[in-house]
Amino acid sequence: MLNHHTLLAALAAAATLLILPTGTTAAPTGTTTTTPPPNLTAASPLTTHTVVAGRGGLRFDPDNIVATPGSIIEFHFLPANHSVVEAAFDAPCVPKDAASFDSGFFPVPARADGGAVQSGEVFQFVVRDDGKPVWFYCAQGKHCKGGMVGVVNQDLGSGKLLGGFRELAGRFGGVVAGVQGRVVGGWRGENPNPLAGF
Ligand SMILES: *[C@@H]1O[C@H](CO)[C@@H](O)[C@H](O)[C@H]1NC(C)=O
Ligand SMILES: *[C@@H]1O[C@H](CO)[C@@H](O)[C@H](O)[C@H]1NC(C)=O
Ligand SMILES: [Cu+2]
Repeated sequence: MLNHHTLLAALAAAATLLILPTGTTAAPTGTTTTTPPPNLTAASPLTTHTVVAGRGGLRFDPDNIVATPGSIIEFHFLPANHSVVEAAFDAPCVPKDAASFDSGFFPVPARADGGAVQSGEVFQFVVRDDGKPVWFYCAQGKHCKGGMVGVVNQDLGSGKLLGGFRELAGRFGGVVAGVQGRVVGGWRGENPNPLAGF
């Protein structure tokens, strides 16, 4: 039970609360609405992996990608005129089949001042659900033979590894080709971040 002193103290405390500094507006009484902070954007289960063609010479960087099915592999192109085409492990430097992806060529002139530059467009393809490795190469001139190759999800247990693919490409004696020189099996579109990837 409240005794006399406690009651007085409580009244005094209540009184001080009523003395508001000038300029302070009393909070509206009655309804108190608490607006919860907006939820964080959920992490997308799909990832975009950026690969830069021509970074570090005649190379894709990175050239050994691990990606979950459904992920997007996005190629950015530095000078001079690269492409990316899907191959089979045993037959590098030529398209795997009619369904192989092919970015077409991305001619990118080097800047006169030597500054960094990349194509205003990118090429994307989606990693298939079958979990199989995806081997790829650049169909420009001697680039594939020169080792401009890469892989998504190489199978360590299969013995078919990127080093072996590059070696086979180096020994390739046929005519390097793309899929009829047009964009298939993916999308070519505006570069979302032309200043990144150097
Ligand atoms: C925010 O997250 C909570 C907890 O997961 C969920 O119950 C609520 O529906 C979400 N609100 C919106 C606007 O997504
Ligand atoms: C890019 O390379 C392809 C294939 O070699 C060639 O046909 C095309 O003319 C080249 N483009 C430019 C602008 O050099
Ligand atoms: Cu190339």
